[in-house]
Order: sequence, then structure tokens, then C-alpha cells
Amino acid sequence: MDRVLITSAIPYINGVKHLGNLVGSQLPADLYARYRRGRGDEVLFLCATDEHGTPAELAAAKAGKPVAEYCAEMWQVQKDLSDGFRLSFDRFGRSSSPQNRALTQHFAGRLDAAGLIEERSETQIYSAVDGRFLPDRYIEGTCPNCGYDKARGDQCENCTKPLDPTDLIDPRSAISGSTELEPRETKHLYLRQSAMADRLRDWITTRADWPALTTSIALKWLDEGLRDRGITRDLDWGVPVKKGDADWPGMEGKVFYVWFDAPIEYIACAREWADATGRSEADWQRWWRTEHGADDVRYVQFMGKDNVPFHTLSFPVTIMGANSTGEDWKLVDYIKSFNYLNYQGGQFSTSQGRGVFMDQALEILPADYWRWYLLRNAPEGSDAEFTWETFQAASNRDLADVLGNFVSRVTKFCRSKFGEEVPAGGAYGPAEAAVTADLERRVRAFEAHMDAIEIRKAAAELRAIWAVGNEYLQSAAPWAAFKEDPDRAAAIIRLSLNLVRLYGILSAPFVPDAAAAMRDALGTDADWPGDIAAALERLPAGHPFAVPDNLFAKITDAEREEWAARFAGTRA
Ligand code: B3M
Ligand code: ZN
Repeated sequence: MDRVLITSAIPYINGVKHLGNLVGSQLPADLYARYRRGRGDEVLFLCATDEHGTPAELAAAKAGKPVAEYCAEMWQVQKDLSDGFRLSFDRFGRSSSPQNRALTQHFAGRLDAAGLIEERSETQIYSAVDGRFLPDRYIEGTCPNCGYDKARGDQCENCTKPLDPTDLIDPRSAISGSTELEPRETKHLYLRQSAMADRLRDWITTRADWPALTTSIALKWLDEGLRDRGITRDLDWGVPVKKGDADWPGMEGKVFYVWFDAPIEYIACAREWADATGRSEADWQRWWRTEHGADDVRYVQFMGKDNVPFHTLSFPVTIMGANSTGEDWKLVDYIKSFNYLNYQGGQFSTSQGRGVFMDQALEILPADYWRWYLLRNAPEGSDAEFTWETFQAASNRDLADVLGNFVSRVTKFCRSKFGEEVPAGGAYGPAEAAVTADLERRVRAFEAHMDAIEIRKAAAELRAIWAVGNEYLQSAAPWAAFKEDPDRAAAIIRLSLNLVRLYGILSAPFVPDAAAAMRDALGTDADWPGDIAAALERLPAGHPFAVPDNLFAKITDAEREEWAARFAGTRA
């Protein structure tokens, strides 16, 4: 049994996420977590809301609520939606938790002890109209790298380049729109990432198994010369700047930058999990501290490509820096990153309300439909495109015509001819041997793709595994066999019911509700199939079952047109 720590990038608290966000981190992370659990591994799967920084403050101001209240409400909204999508987090935490506050302050103290923090007096942008400094997203302007005119002070959404507010061309306040901005002196802490550049490069260049998307982004920033990063802000909301438990002279009234404390929440979330479930310090440390048991943990992170620089460079500096003072925090072992999912020829956009959002999706259809479509089209090699036509086609062809149809035909035929139990009689013959051999190869290929987190390939193989059942049923034709040789028909159906069981196990990471319905109908376990021949004998003659409700409804053309029209514009 392996131990696997899995984290998804933690979504900003500022509103409901769209399907592009979902497929870029939380959903594939859930797929992998469910798969590893299915294989019998011990898994700790963590996610949280990212509650600090300007995204939270701006959204709360827009909602007319105190930021703490806004965050508490939005956490519940996001939690309910993640449950709705069956995201199986062991803990859905909050970066504003006391655990994260303590750990963030702890890491800052360690980094200071390691000589990796520098106090700098610097000019930041002050807005006279707003009466405050404008860090990060409080400022907008044109990206100096790509010319995008809605770039924000922390990062360009278009080309992903991390920015400082002073980099922007034609800057304006995101609060008031004012362009009456003036540079003013203020003191801040900088993380000396540049001092760690060689170590980071050595580390990243030895990760030969990482996706090219991950390493290419990381190496690009290293090649351009890694800049030190300001890790404090003149804001009210956030983790107060401290050195461990001690005050930090000169830093009174300042908070840590959101991108400093957000990844530390991955660790704090494990501690939240332990605290909330009556576990001990040792119980979470065995996931995170190599000398406390985490040396045999495989740690896998999931994220969109715009988050890669922070996870390959900044957060590792935090970990390596603390470790250089004698601590033993675990570094990530594998970073799975994603391109963007686009919506009907443009971008999904939270700020413009463009696309389909998680709450809207669940109002239309249950989670399995979305999970299957999004995962089979995961933006792995390049950006992917959401269209209503491909959504309808994938649901109808794969889920309804192939998987749902097979389960329905087999169980209903059996009920009508043999009753609601696995029929006896008839031995498996050459056709069954061929199916078994085919599946032996395909299931092992599916596992290899899932192990490698090659999601599109895994989905294609799973669909092929479903199709094997349909093709077998079509050619073995138990309805014809039944008339002359009921024993032969019984053998076909016995194998087919065992295929339903197999599908109820293999499909669970992708379509957990349908898979559970299949296993429940058969009254069976979820033991991962080793030898396929043995797995296809698992349900013996006489084993009772029930015909499950129709697993998937077809999406009609009228529905597709209605939804396409409803989601053509922008969300209010
Ligand atoms: N909240 C950005 C995002 O939601 C950010 C991720 C933090 S991961 C530590 O894409
Ligand atoms: Zn840009």
C-alpha cells in the first residue's frame, strides 16, 4: 500500500468557479484521488478556499459585506458545490484558518533565519482618490509583455506573466478607476528567490517525468532571471506579518502577500483535517514532515498553468528555505498542470461572467455528465474547447449509448429470462476467452494511463473497455441463443453481469454516482480487479441483483439549443 498526498490548487474565495477552473485542478485531482483509493492506497486529498489578498477584498466590497463574513458565506457555497460535483476531499479547508496563520508566520520566521528575507524600502503605487496603496489586483493596466489591456497588478491573465503593479502600462485603480496614481515609499519584506535559483534549476531539471508544460514554464522564469518577490502588503485582511510568534519591527499593520500564505495552506489544511477529526499532531506530520514518516509519501499537485510559477519556484523556496534551517518539510514529487478550457470560441471569464459556472451546471444535469465530458477533454496537451455540440455528443454516445445501454440491456434481459439473480448453467467459451484477453490488455493500459495521470488517454481506454461489453453482447446475441440453448444465453449473461461489476469499479473515478448505482444494483464490493479472468467470475450463479434505474438520459437537440442560448451571454 502506497501513501499519496494530493492537493488541488485552492480556488479564490471571490465567487463560484467556472467549469474551466474546475477541470484545471479540482476535478482531475479528484479523479486521481479516487483512483488511488480504488487501488487500495492510503490517500490524503486536500483543497481549501484561498481567502486572502485583493481578490477577496474586492469581491467583499462589491458584495457590500465585511470580508470575514463574505469569506465564511462563500466558503459554504464552494463547499456545497464541491460536494455536488462529488469532489472527495478529506478536508476542504480555509486559508484564513488559525492553523494557516500560525504556519505562515512560522515559515516567515524560518526563512528569515535562513537569511532569505530582505527588508526593502520601495516605491509602491498610492492612490490619492482611494486614500490607500494599490497592491496586486487593486490596480489594472496594459501588460508590458503581451499588450493585454486588462492585466492586473499581480499577473497577466492573458500571457500568465507574474507582474508587479509598477510594471503595468497606463495603470488605473481597480476600485475607483482613478489614474491619479503616485509612487510612494513603503517598507516591505522580500523573499530572496534569486538566491535559490540554482538549486531550483537543479531540482527541476532532474524531474524528467514531469509534464513538459510544468517544466517549460518553470524553466522559462528561471531563464529570464528569477526575481525576488515582495511577500508583504499594506492591507488589512490577511495573515499579520510576524516572525513565528514574535512581532516583526517595522511591519506593524501589514499582512503577508496572498501567494505567500496560500500554498502553505496545503500544509495547514492537513492540520485542519487532523484537528477536525480528533487526530494528533503526528497524524498530519506523517504526511508533511519527512522525518516524521512523510519520506515514503508521494506528493502530487494539480493546477492550471498560470499557477505553475508559484508552485515550481516560490513555494519550493519556502520549503527549501525552512529545511535549510534544519526542518524537514516535504517537497512536491509531481506537478500535473493544465492548459485552459475555452468556452465557445472565447475564454471562460469570472470577471466577465462568461461561460458555465459550477452552480449553473448542476442545475442542468448531475455531476457525472460534466465530469465525464470535462475529463475526457481535459486541456492536457493544449487548450481545449467547451462546446454544447461536443458536450451533447460525448454524453449521448459514451454515457447513454455505450455504458448506460449495456447495463440496461444486460440487467433487463436477465430479469425477464432468468429472474433477478446471476444465472447458472453454461461454461464460458472462446468468445468469453477473447473478451477476457482483450480486457486484460485494456485494463492494464487503463491503469498505466491513470498511474501516469494521462487523463484523456485513460478516458479513451475506459470508453473502449465499455465498448467491449456492447460489442460482445451484440455478437454473442443472448436473445437469439436463449431460444435454442438457454445455457449458452445464461453464460453470456453471467459474464455480462460480471462486466457490469467491472465497469462499476473502473468507472468510479470518472462517474462516481453511476458507478455506485451499478455496484449497488449488483450488491457488490469495489475491489480493484487484478486478474481479469478471476474478476469475471466474481459474481457467482445465484447472486441476486436489482435492475438499476436508467443511468443516463440522452441530451436532446432542444435542450442543447436552450442551454447554448441561455449561456451565450454573461452572467449578471
Ligand atoms: N487561488 C489561483 C487560482 O485559483 C490561486 C491558487 C492558489 S494555489 C496555492 O487559480
Ligand atoms: Zn500579458
